[in-house]
Amino acid sequence: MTKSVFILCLMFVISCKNTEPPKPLSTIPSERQMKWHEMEFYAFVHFNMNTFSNMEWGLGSESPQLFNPTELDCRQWARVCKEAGLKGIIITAKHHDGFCLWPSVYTEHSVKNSPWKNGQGDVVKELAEACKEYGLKLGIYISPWDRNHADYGKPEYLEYFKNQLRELLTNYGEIYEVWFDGANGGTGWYGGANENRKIDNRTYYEWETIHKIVRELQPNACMFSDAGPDIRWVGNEEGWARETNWCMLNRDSVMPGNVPEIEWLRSGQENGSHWVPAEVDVSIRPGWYYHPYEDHKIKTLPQLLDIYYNSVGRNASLLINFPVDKRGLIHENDAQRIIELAEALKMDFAKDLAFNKKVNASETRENSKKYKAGNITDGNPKTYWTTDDEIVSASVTIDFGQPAEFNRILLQEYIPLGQRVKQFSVEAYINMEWKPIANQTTIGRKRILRFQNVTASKLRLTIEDAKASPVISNIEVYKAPKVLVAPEITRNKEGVITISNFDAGLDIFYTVNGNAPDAYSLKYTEPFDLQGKAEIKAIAVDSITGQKSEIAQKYFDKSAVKWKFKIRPGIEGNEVYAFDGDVNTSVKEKFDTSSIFEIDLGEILEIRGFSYLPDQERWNPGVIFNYEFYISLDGVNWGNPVSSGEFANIQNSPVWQKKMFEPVKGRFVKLKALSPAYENGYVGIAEFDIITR
Ligand code: FUL
Repeated sequence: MTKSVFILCLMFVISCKNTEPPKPLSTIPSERQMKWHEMEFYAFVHFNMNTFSNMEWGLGSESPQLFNPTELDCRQWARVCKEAGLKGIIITAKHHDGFCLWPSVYTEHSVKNSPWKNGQGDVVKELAEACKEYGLKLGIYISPWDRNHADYGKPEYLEYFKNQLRELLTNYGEIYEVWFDGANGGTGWYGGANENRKIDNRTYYEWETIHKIVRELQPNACMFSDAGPDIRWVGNEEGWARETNWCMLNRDSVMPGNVPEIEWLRSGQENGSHWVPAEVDVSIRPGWYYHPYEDHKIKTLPQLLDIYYNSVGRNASLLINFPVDKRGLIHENDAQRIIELAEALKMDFAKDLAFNKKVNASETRENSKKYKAGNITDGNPKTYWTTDDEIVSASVTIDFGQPAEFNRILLQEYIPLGQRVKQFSVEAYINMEWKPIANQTTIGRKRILRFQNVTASKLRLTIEDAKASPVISNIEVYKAPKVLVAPEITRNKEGVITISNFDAGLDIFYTVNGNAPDAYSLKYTEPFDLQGKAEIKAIAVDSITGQKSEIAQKYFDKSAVKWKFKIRPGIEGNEVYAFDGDVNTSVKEKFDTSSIFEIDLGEILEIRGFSYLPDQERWNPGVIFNYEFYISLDGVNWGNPVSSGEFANIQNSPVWQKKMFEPVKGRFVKLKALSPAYENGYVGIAEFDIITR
C-alpha cells in the first residue's frame, strides 16, 4: 500500500468512527412536550362571568342572566391571533366563580341559563370551530376552585370537577393544553353557604387521578400548573422568566397552590428531577378580565417587546392574554397592539445573517461530519454540533465573510438530548480584536440576546461549562431595527425634565416652544431644569437611517418646586406623591363624608383651571367622582368653590381630567372629594396640576 492510499484509508476509518450521538441526559422532554415547545407563543382569553360583573374574581353568586355578550365572535379572536402569529388559544371555560361557558350537564350555572342565544349557545364549541378554521390549537382553562358549587371542599365536588373535565376533553376535539390554576380555596358563595372553605391543596384534588383522566382522553395535551406535570407556571404574572432558566424542576416538591420557593419556578432547577418547562402568562392589560377603565392601559409596544424577549428569549413560552370585552370581541386597541408586536418581531427576525455561513469548532465529536459545526447555521433544527462526551467547554466561530452589523443572537440547544449549557459567552471580532458581547448562563430551547449594534466579521460562541457535552442545534444572527416609539417626557416636583427613550441606540431631539422637533432641534443628553411654563415636543431619531418616531408632546405649567401637600391623619402616601411626575405614586384615603386634599403653592398665582389624574393603582384605586375645587389667598378663608361637579365617566376611564374656570388669584388650593367613583370607597390623586394664566 502506498503511503497516500494508507492515509486515505485512515481518513476513511476515522470518518466512519463511532458517530453515536451523545447519550441523552436523565431528564428530557416527552414527545408531547416537544410539540408544545414548538408552539412558543399563543393566546389566553379571559372571558366569562367576570366580564359582565366587572370583576377579576367573581364570588359564585352571580346570576347566569348577567352573561349576555352582544356580538360574540370567536372567529374574530381566532383571526386576530392568527394574524399576530399566535399558535393557539386557551379559553377560561370555568373560572373561580364557577360559571361554565359550555352547557355542562352537571350544573345549571352555565350559558344554558343565560339570555345569550336563548340559552342555546356554547362558547367552547364556537371557539373550537373557529380555531379549526384558522389552524389554531385549542386549550382549556378550568379552575379547580369553584366558588359557586355547594359541595366545594367535599369529596362530592371532586366528582363534579372530574365530570366537567371529561366533558371538556371529550366534546371539543383535540386539546393541546389543560390549564390548572393554583388559586385555591377561600371565601365563596358555595350554593348559598357564603363561607370560608379551606382545602388542603396537596391532597384534596387527588391530582394523580385528574392527570390520568387528561392522559386518557387527550394523550397529546400538556398539563399546566404551578407544578406541571408538563408545564410550570413561571412564578409571576408580569411577563418574564429569569435569564437563568432551566426546563427541569423537582416536581414532586411543588404542588398547585403550594410552592415552597418561588425561585424554583422562575429559574427552574439545574438538577431537577423532571422536564417541566416554564410558561410565562401575562395579560395585555393590567387585568385578566375586561374592564372599560383599563382601555387606556394596554401594554405599549416596547413593553410587549420586552415581554417577548424576556420569555421566548429566555427559554420559556409566552401566553399572552386578551380580556375579551362585553361585546364578546377582542377590543380593537388590543388587536391593533398585538399586530404591532407581530410586525415588530417580523422585522427583528427578518434576515438571518449567519445562515449557511462558514463555522469552525474548537472540537467536534469524534471529528465526525455528522456533528460538524456547520450544523448550527444550516437552518435544520434536527442537526447539531456537539463534542466528545467528556468535553464540556468548547467554542464555535462563525465567519460572516465580511463585516456584518447585528444586535440580536438567537441560540438553541438540541433539547431532545436534555438541557446542558450552564455558562456561555459571546464575542465579536471587531477591528482584528475579540470583544465580549455577552456572558450568560443557560440557553435551553431558545435564548435570544439583545444588545447595541456591533459590526464584526466573526462571532464566537464559547460554551464555558455544561452538564455534559454541549449540543447546539442553531445560531441565528439579526440586525433588528430600532424601536421608534415617541419618547416619554416627565417633570418631577423639582422641575427637572427627563425625556426617555425605549431604544438606547436612538437620539432624542426636542423643542420647548411648541414647534415640531427635527434632527436640528436641541439634542437631549441629560435631564434639565424647567421651572416655568412650556410645551415640550420630542422625537427619537435613528441617526443612521434618519428615521423618526412620532412626536411626543407635553404641556407643563409652573413647576411644583414650591408646593407643599398637607398630609392629614388618614391620608396614605407622602407629601410629594401628588405632583412628583410619577403616575404610579399617589395620595389617597378611605372616603368618609368628604375628603380634602390641600396644597400650598408657595406663591400667589392667577389660576384658571386644574388637572387631575386619579390614583392608577390596580387593586384599590382612589378615584374621586363628585368634587369641589377651592382657592384661597391665606389658606384660612376659602369662600365658595370655583369649580364643582363630577368627573364624568371616570369609573370607566380614569384618565387625566381637566377643569377650567374664570381666573382666580390664590396661593392655596383644595380639591374636595364629595363621593368616590368606586365601591371600594377610596379617593385619591396620582397627579395634580394647576393651569395658570
Ligand atoms: C390566576 C387567577 O387567579 C387569575 O384570575 C387569572 O386567571 C390568572 C391567569 O391566574 O391565578
